Amino acid sequence: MNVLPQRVEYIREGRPGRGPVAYWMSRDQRSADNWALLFAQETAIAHTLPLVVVFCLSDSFPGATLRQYGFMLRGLEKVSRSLGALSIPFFLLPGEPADTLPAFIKGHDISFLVADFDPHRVKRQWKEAVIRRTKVPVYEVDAHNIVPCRAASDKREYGAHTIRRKIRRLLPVFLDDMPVLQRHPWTSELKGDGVDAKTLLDTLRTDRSVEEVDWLTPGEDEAHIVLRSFTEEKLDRYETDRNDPVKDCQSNLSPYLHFGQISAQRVALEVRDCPAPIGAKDAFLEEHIVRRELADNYCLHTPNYDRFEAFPEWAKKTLNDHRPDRRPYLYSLRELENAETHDELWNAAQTQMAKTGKMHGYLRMYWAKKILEWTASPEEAISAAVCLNDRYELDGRDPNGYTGIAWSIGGVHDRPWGERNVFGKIRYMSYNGCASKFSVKRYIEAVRSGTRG
Ligand code: FAD
Ligand code: FO1
Repeated sequence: MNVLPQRVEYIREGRPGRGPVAYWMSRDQRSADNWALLFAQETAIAHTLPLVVVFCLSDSFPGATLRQYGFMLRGLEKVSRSLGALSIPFFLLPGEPADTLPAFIKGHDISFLVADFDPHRVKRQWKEAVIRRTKVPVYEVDAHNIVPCRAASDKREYGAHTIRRKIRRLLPVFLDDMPVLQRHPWTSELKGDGVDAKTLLDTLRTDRSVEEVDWLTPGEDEAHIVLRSFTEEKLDRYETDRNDPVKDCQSNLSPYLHFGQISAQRVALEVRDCPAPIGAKDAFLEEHIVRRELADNYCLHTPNYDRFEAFPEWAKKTLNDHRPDRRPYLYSLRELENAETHDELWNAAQTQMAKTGKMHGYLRMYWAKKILEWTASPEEAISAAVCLNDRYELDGRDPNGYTGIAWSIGGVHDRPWGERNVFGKIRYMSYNGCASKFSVKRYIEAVRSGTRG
């Protein structure tokens, strides 16, 4: 087995240590189907070296609260056990990576460091800081995308229609089966840390006002159960029902994908090979592959991905032209957060996100666009949308979110539409438009009664 070289970036030459190979796990928090881990094992076996996995636990990841740390740490507890059973010790280092990882590398005389790919601004800063403080060779492997982000395109794509053909051309190369992680043949006296999620959560300094959710169980095995129930019970209806928040036809995979508890490639293979109608499968894979990988492309090639300046020229012009427009409604961040607007549909969507940690995908567009309409400027709208999305969504703090907000508020990957107050030519969505697509009343009822929307 070898990991396709196109998945691997040799990001810094260096002087190898004599100790184990280390995979610095971050975005892809799973033992199975993890190209970065597979590459680290391949490197360790080639040099007859032990293999270790290290995770740096930062208590100040932007926007994260108890809700997200709970999902993440309960998943990591299971990962540490799976790895231990394969003679791959797992280490969890509490603190900022720049303060903890260089000492770990030095202390264990790590030979090679393998990191996973992540266009998130904070993650890029972490990686740069660690590389500055170490001397070992560093590799980066894209374990999150099917077509590696850097292989799909070397520039910011205009939209789904431009990246789709590039991805389609490369899928036959990359959408292949994935080898099984082996029990590691070379061991050392290193034993690793047992991860006790409960103790870590009890002592973690984080915002505890956003509670964990109980309707979705974190972990690799649970992710596969959710995937299986999606392909068997919902996928058939996906093409027709995915945009109806009352029909509950989404996969609910995004929290697992965000934390890397399941491989996007594994999801694509299972959907491709299951007996659902081709139209349903294509509709899902369009979102799951093209839209998701377009989001990573946008964040990789647009460092200021959550700023007004990142919007297309036509969008900045039209939004600037309409800055003086009178806003019939204006709400503060607090009023938005407490779902205290005049719009019962918007309030229900906000409540669904705050209570369950997952707003229905169709309503996320409406939700963000109304924030543009009800705040004093596009900059304030972006800030409010990012703040609430990252604070309450289980799948928040993700390139998909920054891109979804940039699409909704700033026309990224979209085109100009008919000009109107405040929006200019940014695509507009209305309550009546939603009401023509699904039963608003039943959605509001479902959220109020706490059933999954
Ligand atoms: P499904 O419909 O089952 O889709 C399966 C997978 O396809 C998703 O998990 C996701 O990885 C991918 N996908 C689906 N729709 C999109 C899309 N529009 N863009 C990119 N990938 C997509 N997604 C997040 O993961 N995190 C976020 O914080 C987030 N915030 C968003 C904010 C706004 C304003 C908008 C418009 C979209 C946002 N999205 C976000 C994208 C999308 O709404 C979610 O990925 C989707 O609703 C997740 O639920 P699911 O996995 O059940 O979806
Ligand atoms: N990644 C880490 O390597 N260490 C962390 O402590 C960490 C915390 C965290 C909290 C919430 C969250 O949504 C993500 C978090 N991540 C952490 C990053 C995550 O693994 C993803 O890489 C990015 O959020 C998306 O690109």
